Amino acid sequence: MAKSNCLPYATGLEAITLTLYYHPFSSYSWKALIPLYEAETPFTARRIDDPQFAAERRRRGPIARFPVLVEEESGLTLPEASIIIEYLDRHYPGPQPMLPGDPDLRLEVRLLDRFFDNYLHASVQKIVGDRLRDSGRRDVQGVEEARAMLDACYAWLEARLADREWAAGDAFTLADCAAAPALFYADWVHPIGDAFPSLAAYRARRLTRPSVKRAVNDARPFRALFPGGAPDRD
Ligand SMILES: N[C@@H](CCC(=O)N[C@@H](CS)C(=O)NCC(=O)O)C(=O)O
Repeated sequence: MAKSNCLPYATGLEAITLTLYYHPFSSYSWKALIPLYEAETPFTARRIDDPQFAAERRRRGPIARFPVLVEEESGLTLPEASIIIEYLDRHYPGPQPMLPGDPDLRLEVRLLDRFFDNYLHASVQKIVGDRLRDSGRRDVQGVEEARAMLDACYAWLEARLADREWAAGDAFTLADCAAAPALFYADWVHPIGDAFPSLAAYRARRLTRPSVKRAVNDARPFRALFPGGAPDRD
């Protein structure tokens, strides 16, 4: 099979059956890319800023969100990054399970995954989304509430992460896939600051992980597009 620059980990030895509709600058796309990179799973990458792939993605589901993973042979179409990760973990496992076998640890991983998505990531999206609104239609109160939510999240995580290398303990899991993009952009829109040293250290540690580094680096060319401007760091 010929290699192409849209096949990030094609080995040339096996048929590639997975397609990911994504954008390199999209935080939830990172969440799905990181476990693919961790496991070195071959996949076809389709950027939704290509109108043809955007239309294909739309045909595959009514909710205009990404990432979306498609298993080409079966036609199985999966939105929702957490579900994509669970599916990859079951059918295309890497050396490091994203969902641990131990039920209690798995519960902690899933709790953190929900926490990062529902409270942290959602608040970042609220703040960024507001910057894209017309000036007369800004939601000042909603943004204030999102910032208060981020402060509450930072405090909760500071205590939770104090003695952990990764989000749920010693191993890199789904919780870290969720944390990586959420915390990366959270710090851009609402800096973590000196009050939360364990959280800041955890964020920095994550950025050294090769799978995360790769997602961050691939997104670099798009930084000028960040609403409100990207800081000159990371
Ligand atoms: N719950 C979804 C959220 C996906 C999401 O919000 N993706 C953003 C990109 S990071 C998106 O599709 N934005 C497009 C839009 O809002 O129109 C998941 O977990 O995958």
